[in-house]
Amino acid sequence: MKYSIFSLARNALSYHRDWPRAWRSPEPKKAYDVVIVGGGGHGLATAYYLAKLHGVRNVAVLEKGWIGGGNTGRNTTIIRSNYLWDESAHLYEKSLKLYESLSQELNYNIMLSQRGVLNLAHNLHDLRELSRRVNAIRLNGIDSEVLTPEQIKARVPILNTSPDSRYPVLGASLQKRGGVARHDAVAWGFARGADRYGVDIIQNCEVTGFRLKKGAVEGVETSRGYIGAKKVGVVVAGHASVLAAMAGFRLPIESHPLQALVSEPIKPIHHSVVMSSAVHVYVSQSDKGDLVIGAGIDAYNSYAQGGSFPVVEHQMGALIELFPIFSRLRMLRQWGGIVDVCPDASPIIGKTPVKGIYFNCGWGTGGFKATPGSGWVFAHTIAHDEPHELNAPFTLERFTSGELIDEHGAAAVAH
Ligand code: FAD
Ligand code: PYC
Repeated sequence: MKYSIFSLARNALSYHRDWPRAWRSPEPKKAYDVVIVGGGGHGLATAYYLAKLHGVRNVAVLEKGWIGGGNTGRNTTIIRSNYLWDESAHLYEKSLKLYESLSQELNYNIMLSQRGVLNLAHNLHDLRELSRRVNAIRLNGIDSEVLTPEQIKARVPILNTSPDSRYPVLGASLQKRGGVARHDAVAWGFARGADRYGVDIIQNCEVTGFRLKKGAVEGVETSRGYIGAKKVGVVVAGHASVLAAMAGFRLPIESHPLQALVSEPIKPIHHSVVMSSAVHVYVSQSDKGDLVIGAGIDAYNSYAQGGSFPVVEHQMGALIELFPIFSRLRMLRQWGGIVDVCPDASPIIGKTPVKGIYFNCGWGTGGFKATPGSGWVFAHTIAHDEPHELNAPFTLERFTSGELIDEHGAAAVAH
């Protein structure tokens, strides 16, 4: 819906009393053609593309809390498609392309800022590995380049590039089309778009079990009663193993906390995204002015959305090493999410041993960038009962066939 200047003024003067709701809040129906479990960005995008592209509109998204309250609202919003292997490169690039026109597609400003993502190299091995990656990425037609220390300094003047520093900066890879976007806007934009096509978005509705008959799904048990479903797509980020256990199978996934923090807001000073796997920190500056800072997963398995202090301590040490100018900045907030990590650091998107149940999971530390692409291929998979060629390699069976897609390097600092 387009808002004119007059409607904006009218709503402001009426204290937004008549501001239309962005999506409905319906009671669940008895049954749907498709139920999507999980109202994060991926689940909402799946519902949107199912309705828009495949004409499947009798769809419900069931969310145990509030939409976008999981990892979608907890991530540090970095978007890029600089993955090593062809399979991943094609999938993440599809997603980046969808991101590039998503504000227009949804008529909702997702605040995409393609300010460039740099990955630093601190020794000769890093530099060679980074060059190999840049070449592989370019062979897939994706923008990527190697920067010299001088070029890095010109782009990020506040970065400590002194050759005397503990981890000297010898070079960096740059994806100029990489950047950040507003995370909740992505969820809200997809939610509003899906709602307009008639999708029911049902919050405070936890799926507690599956009803199966002769190896096929019939519906889901929820905290708001039984809901019948011909097909069920499960997209629950850090809880994929929990839902798989309810359906009677196991996933090769480990769940870990991943934390992040933000500083007090300051004037615009940092205009790129900088990541370092060796020093182990990444940082960007949000449009509000706060620095958004993160590092790797906490090593232990947990479902507590927190994170331990040693990770914070280590990442702050690393931050000051690279950006001494931030040493007197105060930190404002810290939080965590639960990320499901596959042994090859690539997702699982496809069918499962139960007919009619599809899983989209294992995005680990890097699924925000994949949100539109993941929804796009998952909608295709559910609608056709067959994967799209872009997600065909990302099966559950690859863990028995051995056709792994090892992207630990692309997950970089967040691992
Ligand atoms: P979610 O948004 O978590 O949605 C899943 C939903 O399922 C949740 O809302 C949950 O409440 C719901 N759910 C769970 N169980 C049930 C149930 N039984 N019934 C009903 N609903 C249920 N990725 C990037 O690409 N770039 C980054 O910079 C980045 N930074 C990150 C930083 C942090 C601190 C974290 C935690 C993650 C980061 N990620 C990043 C990863 C990214 O956030 C996730 O991969 C992505 O958001 C997953 O989206 P989703 O929609 O699958 O999950
Ligand atoms: O996947 O780019 C990423 C990322 C950055 C921080 C966490 N994940």
